[in-house]
Amino acid sequence: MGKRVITFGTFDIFHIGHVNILERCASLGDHLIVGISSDELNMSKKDRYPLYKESDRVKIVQSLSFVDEVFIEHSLEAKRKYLEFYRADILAMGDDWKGKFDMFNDICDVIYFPRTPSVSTTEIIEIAKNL
Ligand code: C2G
Repeated sequence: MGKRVITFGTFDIFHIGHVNILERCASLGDHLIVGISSDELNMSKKDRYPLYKESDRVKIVQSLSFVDEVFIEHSLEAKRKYLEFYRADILAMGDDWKGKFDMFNDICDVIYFPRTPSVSTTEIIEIAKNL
């Protein structure tokens, strides 16, 4: 049976690193589900609101041909519940999260992909500030 893959992220100021990881996640199975951090979750996680609001970030990610399903992630603590609810066979994340989700190995495979070098939302904000 086709594998269900899940990944999580904020995907603020959507860039090539985001496309690359989502494409890699999609290549692991037949159904890609993406949990997108809510504006409030991002505030609690990174101490700032994303530049793009959650409804826009959802719309952007949903528009990718290899993304099948999108939902808003409201709490980092609910990760196991999301994995169960969406019946994920594989959890895939960028390697900035390496080791952080290994505890879910009991219910799904956990995979970390290398990040795309030299691009990040934080860096884009810094560059834009200094223009
Ligand atoms: N990413 C990447 N290469 C980059 C930048 C980001 O591969 N140059 C990946 C990250 O590793 C992550 C995904 O893109 O897997 C989304 O990145 P962020 O939006 O920064 O996600 P983050 O805020 O880290 O949220 O529950 C986990 C968190 O919600 C992850």
